[in-house]
Amino acid sequence: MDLEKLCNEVKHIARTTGMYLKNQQALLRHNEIELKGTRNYVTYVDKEAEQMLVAALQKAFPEAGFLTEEHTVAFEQRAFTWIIDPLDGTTNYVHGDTPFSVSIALMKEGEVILGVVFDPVADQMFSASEKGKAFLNDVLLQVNSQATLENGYIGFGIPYSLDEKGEQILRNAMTQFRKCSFRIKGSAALEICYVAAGISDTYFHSGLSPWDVAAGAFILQCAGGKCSDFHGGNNYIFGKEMVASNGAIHQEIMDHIIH
Ligand code: 2AM
Ligand code: CA
Repeated sequence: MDLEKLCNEVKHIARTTGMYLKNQQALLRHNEIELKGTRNYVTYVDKEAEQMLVAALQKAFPEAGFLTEEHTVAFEQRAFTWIIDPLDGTTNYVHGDTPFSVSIALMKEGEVILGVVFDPVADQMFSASEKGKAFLNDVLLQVNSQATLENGYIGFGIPYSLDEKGEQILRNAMTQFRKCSFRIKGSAALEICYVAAGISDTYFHSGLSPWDVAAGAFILQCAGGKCSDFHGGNNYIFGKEMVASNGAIHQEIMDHIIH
């Protein structure tokens, strides 16, 4: 299997779908926006984009099944699975804001082996298909070396259903407000890639789904970073909770914010 060749095809597919998202954003009307839950939006654009992705990825690699955010195709247990989010950052999207992205991962027997995340507005294509090599467009990525919360640049997200544990984590973060800069950008897939690119030191969020994190987490690991669940374990793709970091600051985030 030529993963590099497949990755190039996937980047092309992500670009085509991303340009569709970008072009549709200005045309989206208020009555075309639905709510899946409080603060949780979906539009016909999410669904159309997902169908475009499924058709193109099926053609590129027919052996793989799908796990998708909008469930336009049923999940089937297979050795290979595409895990896709056609539009990550839908809340930004429906408000005419950025960033938003297309996120595509290929999993083989439980391990991600390829990841692509594309931001069509910033024209940023994050990708990886080989351990140790992650790219932003054609530039090789590396995480930064920020090792402490002091002067940290930290991304996070607020879960749609904010439970007591989530509130505690936000309170813990608040106690660090004097020390570091926090950002909520609104696209988990991209925010994990920002850690891979050395822009942010870390990103944490609970309530996430596999399609939000699978591609970004692989790209981050290929750039030398680290992912864990809130207990420090490896259940961050299906476990709904993730801490992504440059590695150097990971323990301090776990000790001071996630505990
Ligand atoms: P979405 O745009 O596809 O809904 C915003 O906090 C980021 O987290 C987005 O990437 C959003 O994905 C994702 N997200 C997914 N599930 C979430 C949840 N339960 N609560 C908040 N954000 C969620
Ligand atoms: Ca998403």
